[in-house]
Amino acid sequence: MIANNVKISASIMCIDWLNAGEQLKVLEEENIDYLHWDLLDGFFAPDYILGSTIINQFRTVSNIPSDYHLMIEEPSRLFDTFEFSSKDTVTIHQECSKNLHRDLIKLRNKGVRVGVALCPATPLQTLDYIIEDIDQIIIMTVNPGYSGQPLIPQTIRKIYDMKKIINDARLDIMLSVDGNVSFENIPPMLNAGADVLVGGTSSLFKPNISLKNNIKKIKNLIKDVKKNEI
Ligand code: S6P
Ligand code: MG
Repeated sequence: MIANNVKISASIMCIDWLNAGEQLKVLEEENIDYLHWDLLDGFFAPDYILGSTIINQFRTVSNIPSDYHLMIEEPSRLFDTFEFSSKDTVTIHQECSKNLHRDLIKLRNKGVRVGVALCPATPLQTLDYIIEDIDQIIIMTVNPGYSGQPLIPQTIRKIYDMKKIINDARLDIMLSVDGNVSFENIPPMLNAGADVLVGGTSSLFKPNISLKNNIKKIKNLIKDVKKNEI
């Protein structure tokens, strides 16, 4: 069943940096649900883009809750660097923590919603004994690191399988999808069970079309998929 209230999380690393202030205003006006902050360590995930200085500055002028995606080895090293609020979600990678459960408790104690992300090759079973402790799962549909990558096709089946596990256990977990969430891929992702769409260069921030129009297109796609649900 397709989620009644599909959320949109704006991947800020894909914003038009020369017009970031204006784009942020549009995200506010259009009631985008989350600002998605990708943190890369140049090791687990290549490249460097965002850090606390930039993120905290954006946060002083926006009321949109944050969706932190830490693609960082031993992420607990950075838990004290950010100014989290209770509406924020902080997601760490299963592959990055030496002790995932301990890191999730540390995060929970900071008063945020907590999440775990899985790279395309990581099995769902790695969540078996911590699934009760999390509020969000991010299924990576590309490898962590860069925007503009093609979808890894078998991850659609993975979204479906994850949703089934969540539903069968009657857990209250938001299922987020991240990577090439394009206009073409949104319908299969929603049909497979995604609750949160992380929008980057292939939809929300698609260049040469206005941000407003891209948002409209995503919202219409969500409506159409819901309408055509069997
Ligand atoms: C990738 C990162 C993502 C990207 C987003 C890009 O490492 O976690 O959040 O920013 O997936 O979107 P797109 O549409 O360019 O693939
Ligand atoms: Mg991300």
